[in-house]
Amino acid sequence: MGISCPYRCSSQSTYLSQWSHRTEILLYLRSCAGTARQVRAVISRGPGNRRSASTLMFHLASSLYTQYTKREQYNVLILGLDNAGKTTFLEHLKLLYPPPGEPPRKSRKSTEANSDQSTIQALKAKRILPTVGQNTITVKFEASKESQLSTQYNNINLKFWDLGGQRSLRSMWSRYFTSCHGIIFIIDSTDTERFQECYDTLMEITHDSSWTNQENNAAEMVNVPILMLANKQDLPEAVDLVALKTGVFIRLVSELEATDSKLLPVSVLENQGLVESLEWLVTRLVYNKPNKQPQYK
Ligand SMILES: Nc1nc2c(ncn2[C@@H]2O[C@H](COP(=O)(O)OP(=O)(O)OP(=O)(O)O)[C@@H](O)[C@H]2O)c(=O)[nH]1
Ligand SMILES: [Mg+2]
Repeated sequence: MGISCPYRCSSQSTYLSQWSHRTEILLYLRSCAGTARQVRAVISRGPGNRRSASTLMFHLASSLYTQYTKREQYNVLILGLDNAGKTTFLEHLKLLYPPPGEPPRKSRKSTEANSDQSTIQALKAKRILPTVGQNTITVKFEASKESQLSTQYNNINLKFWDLGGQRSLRSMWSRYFTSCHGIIFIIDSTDTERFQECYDTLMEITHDSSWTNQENNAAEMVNVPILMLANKQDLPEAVDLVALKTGVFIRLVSELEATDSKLLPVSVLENQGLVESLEWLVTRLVYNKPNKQPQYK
């Protein structure tokens, strides 16, 4: 059925301004035209060939439908020390964003409406146990009304991998690095005694040999965006962002200078800063597309 065009019609207007994408779309449309020509040729051979013509028509229509409904999927790893709030973050995302194919959730911001308070209550009532293996979810990303993100961002699925943060489990993280498009590293802002361990763990992630470029064997650093979340900001003992940046994490700023990274204050339990953080990550995943292509599902 010819080459496949990874772009949906709804986002063509955005892409048409970019020459490379326009070329790909034209190639795809040309392959569709080729199929249509085959159909015409089969019909012209006589009434006996009508059946094969309708089969070809069916394939053409189903291919167009598949291309139209295809979405970009990015894999995101959620890492951090044990007890940082990774699974709580994942569980909150589940309540805020629908799985692919379901209608949008009503409200996402803690300031927006009572419905959001009910998601916070639902989350607090849940018993979240320390993760031993992994938890995964796939959600349909939807930009909030306030964000002014273009419609280009409404064609995105995010697959999250929440991995156990206990010391004995951290050696398994690197297995997931080659297939991930972005990393969320969660820090417990109240756990001051383990800030150094957080820093060391983050450095190990960014300098892991899995990021090495296979083609030229050059030792490379992480090549995907890293979103660091200073979590549990709802608690009075939490260290705020300014203090975090001037403390042990001051070296982090220069270490990650060349990396697409950001440190943001959040409370994943109370839904403070969660939506904004995710929107930052999505813009960076899309920006990094030339380096790391999404999957098309
Ligand atoms: N107050 C407050 N508590 C939080 C927040 N996020 C997580 N917690 C609590 O922190 C504890 C640990 O949360 P988890 O989500 O299980 O932590 P984790 O990072 O998944 O831990 P591991 O699975 O062991 O790696 C739980 O009791 C959560 O309720 C937050 O934003 N505020
Ligand atoms: Mg967990």
